[in-house]
Amino acid sequence: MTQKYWIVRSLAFGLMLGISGKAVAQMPHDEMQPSGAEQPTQFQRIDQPLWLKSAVTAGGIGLIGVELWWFLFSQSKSRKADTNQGIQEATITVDGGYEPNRIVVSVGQPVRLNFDRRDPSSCLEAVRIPDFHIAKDLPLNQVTAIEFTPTQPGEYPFTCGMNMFHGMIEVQGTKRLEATAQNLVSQRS
Ligand SMILES: [Cu+2]
Repeated sequence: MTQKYWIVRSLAFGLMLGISGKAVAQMPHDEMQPSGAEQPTQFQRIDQPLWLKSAVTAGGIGLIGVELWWFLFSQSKSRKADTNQGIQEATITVDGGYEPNRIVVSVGQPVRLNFDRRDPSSCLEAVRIPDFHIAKDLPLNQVTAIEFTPTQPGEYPFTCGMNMFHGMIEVQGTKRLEATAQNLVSQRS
């Protein structure tokens, strides 16, 4: 997803440069025209048809729109984990990022995240969930299961090995009695 985002972004940027570059290149030429009558000028004005200019401009604006939409609306895709036999399970596709990149689970129940790695880039060859002290290699074209049990509600990020791609595990619910009791014990000691 992020790779596609950058491709769209650089395309839009390139088109903007093209439009502004053309405008700048034409300006000095117009000013030079009085003296250009004496010396044969090497530059020849190429008038591009209006439809082409409009098409390029419309294309650029369209791509900027796509970029904005991408940035504002398609960044975060969340999914609630399915519960099977007491285990909350979700599959995360690893392909140019994490899809979905936000997993919603309940507190106090085991979680199993199945990372389905399809992206060969070495950037995504490992995944880390620092709050649960998890760091695991993800072999290409395989599903790697990662299991843990959240005992506190909150948001727990997961990232690639280099901390470039990010996802979030959202743990919902109230604190379990056991967890509260354990905290009380550890506070006293
Ligand atoms: Cu990375």
